[in-house]
Amino acid sequence: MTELIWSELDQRAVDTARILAADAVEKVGNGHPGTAISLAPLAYLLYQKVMRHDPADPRWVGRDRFVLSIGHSSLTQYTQLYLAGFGLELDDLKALRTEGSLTPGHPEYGHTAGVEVTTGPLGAGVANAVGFAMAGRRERALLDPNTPLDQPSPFDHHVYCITGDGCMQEGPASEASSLAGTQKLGNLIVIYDDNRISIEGETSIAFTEDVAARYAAYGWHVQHVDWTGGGTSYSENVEALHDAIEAAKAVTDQPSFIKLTTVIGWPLPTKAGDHSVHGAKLGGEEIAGLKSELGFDPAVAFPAEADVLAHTRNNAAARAAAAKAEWTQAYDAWRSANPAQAELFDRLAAGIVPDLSDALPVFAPGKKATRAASGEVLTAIADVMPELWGGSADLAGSNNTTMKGQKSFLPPERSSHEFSGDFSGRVLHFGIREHAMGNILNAINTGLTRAFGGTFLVFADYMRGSVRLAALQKIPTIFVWTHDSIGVGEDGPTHQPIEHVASLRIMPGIDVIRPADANETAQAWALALSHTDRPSALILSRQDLPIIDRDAAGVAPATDVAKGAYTLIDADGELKVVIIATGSEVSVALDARDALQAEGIGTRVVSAPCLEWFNAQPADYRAAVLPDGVAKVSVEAGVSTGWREYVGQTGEIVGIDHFGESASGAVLFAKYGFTAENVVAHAKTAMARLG
Ligand SMILES: Cc1ncc(C[n+]2csc(CCOP(=O)(O)OP(=O)(O)O)c2C)c(N)n1
Repeated sequence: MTELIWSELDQRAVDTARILAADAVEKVGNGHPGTAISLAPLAYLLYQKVMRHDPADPRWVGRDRFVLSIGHSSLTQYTQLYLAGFGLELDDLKALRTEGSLTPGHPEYGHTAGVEVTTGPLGAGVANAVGFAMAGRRERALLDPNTPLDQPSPFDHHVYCITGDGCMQEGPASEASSLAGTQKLGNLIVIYDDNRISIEGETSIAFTEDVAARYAAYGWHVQHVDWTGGGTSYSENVEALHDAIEAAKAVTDQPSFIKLTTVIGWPLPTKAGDHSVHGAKLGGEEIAGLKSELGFDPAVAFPAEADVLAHTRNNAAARAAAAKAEWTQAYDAWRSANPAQAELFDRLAAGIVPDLSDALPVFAPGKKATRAASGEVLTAIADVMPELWGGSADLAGSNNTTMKGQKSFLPPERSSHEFSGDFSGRVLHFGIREHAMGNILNAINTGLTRAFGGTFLVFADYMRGSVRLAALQKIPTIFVWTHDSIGVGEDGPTHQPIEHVASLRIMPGIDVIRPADANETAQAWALALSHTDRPSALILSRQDLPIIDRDAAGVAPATDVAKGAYTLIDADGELKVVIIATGSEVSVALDARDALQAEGIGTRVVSAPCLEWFNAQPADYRAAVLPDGVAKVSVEAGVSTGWREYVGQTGEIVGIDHFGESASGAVLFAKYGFTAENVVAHAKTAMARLG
């Protein structure tokens, strides 16, 4: 066990962090001072004594990961990033929560050095931490396959997560923690700030279970450090906390949970323990009292004692140098012993996606559900892209998310009759935990590997918070959502997406891709994987769809998917009407075209798998595909919202603006008008309107 050395300067630095948190909130007039004040010793312990990191190289591969799941308490992290020298200075703390600052209200990934993931939506951070721990396990297995788990590897690291009462009440944290127990993630340490206070005051009104017992039941290693002496006193026993962390590190086959019982805002003179300190400035008098109590000058805001800063920055730099020297030795040895893996590492570290064009399957005309095509694509590209892994929320057989022949990502002893694996496995089993799945995927996709996850499209709602976080952070998670319309059929309206595609399209920063057939699906995968700066949604059919014959005269190649919307087949003769369709409705549009052409009406069919990509095309391309002054009809088995933009005021929209029902998909398609006859009728209406 590492011995803890805790000097007077360390204590002074902790107290400085508390005061900076109080002053920063006071200056801007809003924010969350309370928890940052009481958790300063914990955060300082992690940043200055426990975690392996390098402030001069915040993305160092050998670093431990840190997740502040209580994102509202961003000052808990900002003050430590400042003290350790990650690039934040006093002026940044003074600019807390103001426009353009490096210290936004909640920590933001890609914005502030040292922030591994954006947090703020409570519970998501815990799920991210589980994702980081899973990523750590697989990256090690992928890159250092010859080192047994009980031997050290340069790819070993710990994931530390600070969480609170709010996160412990939220679904994704519980979902992910349950999975982490099953996964035996011994590299994960979650520290729960049990201060029993949230915004409405004491948590006794809404949250009373024994959280530690719950984590024990999940299969975690659980410890309790009580700074309140059972409610009788207050002593920040940093040594006991350090011992607990060391004990947690020694447990390698279970994730660790440390319940740390605290008083919010301690040692504020009058407001410690009061819920008002959760999210409001403290007032000058209270802050003056705090400063006096801690031996600081009450008249000085933002104290900057040179010896304190020198101590913390030198300590962090010295620890980094020592850790890095040790790590670099191991890393160099690994490189020379594993040249093929070193080459792979270099590609992954550079963020290079391999060229998939030779591996992508080409589907001959016939019939195939796009979900089935998707599964075949995944299997086909598995060897070219060893960094790719993924799975489903218990719907692998339906989502076709399993790369055939690949092992599962599991502790070997968790193998089942159907699935066996180890930590090199590439098939993920999320259980029925969509929201955790999304957050886990996001964390994985900030690292060296690429991960996807699937469920039914209708349950995208269950995970929407994580999808939004992927988009906000520009993380290239791929969401595989199958069973994409009333075509689901007999399962009925609870399982039939109606508003989902439109509601995903209105979210900024995510590409929503609904391929028309198997070959568009292959292109969709290649394009989604090639985009490393944003998430993608693959919207796939349950039912078989015709595979369009791309060799037939006048039919555009599937590679045109990259344009977002393209003329799949143009009018024979003078162009009279354009039918623009997505996914399963493209074949309906093609049938409608046949009927219209038979009547001598020149009809173009535009396949529009991704409106975001189409919208990004030059205006002249868009105008050429959807020319002004020509009648237009859209066909999509979802709400009509959004389509007016593409068909214009005189155009027609074939959509469904109500819920479905339990019947076969074919019956529902016919009943709700997704038929060639109905599209023909709407085409004629649109044409008549133009005169
Ligand atoms: C999903 C979600 N719901 C609601 C909120 C708003 N919110 C921010 S902090 C908070 C209370 C958190 O309580 P706790 O975790 O105990 O933090 P502490 O009061 O100890 O700082 C709430 C409800 C949020 N950030 N995320």
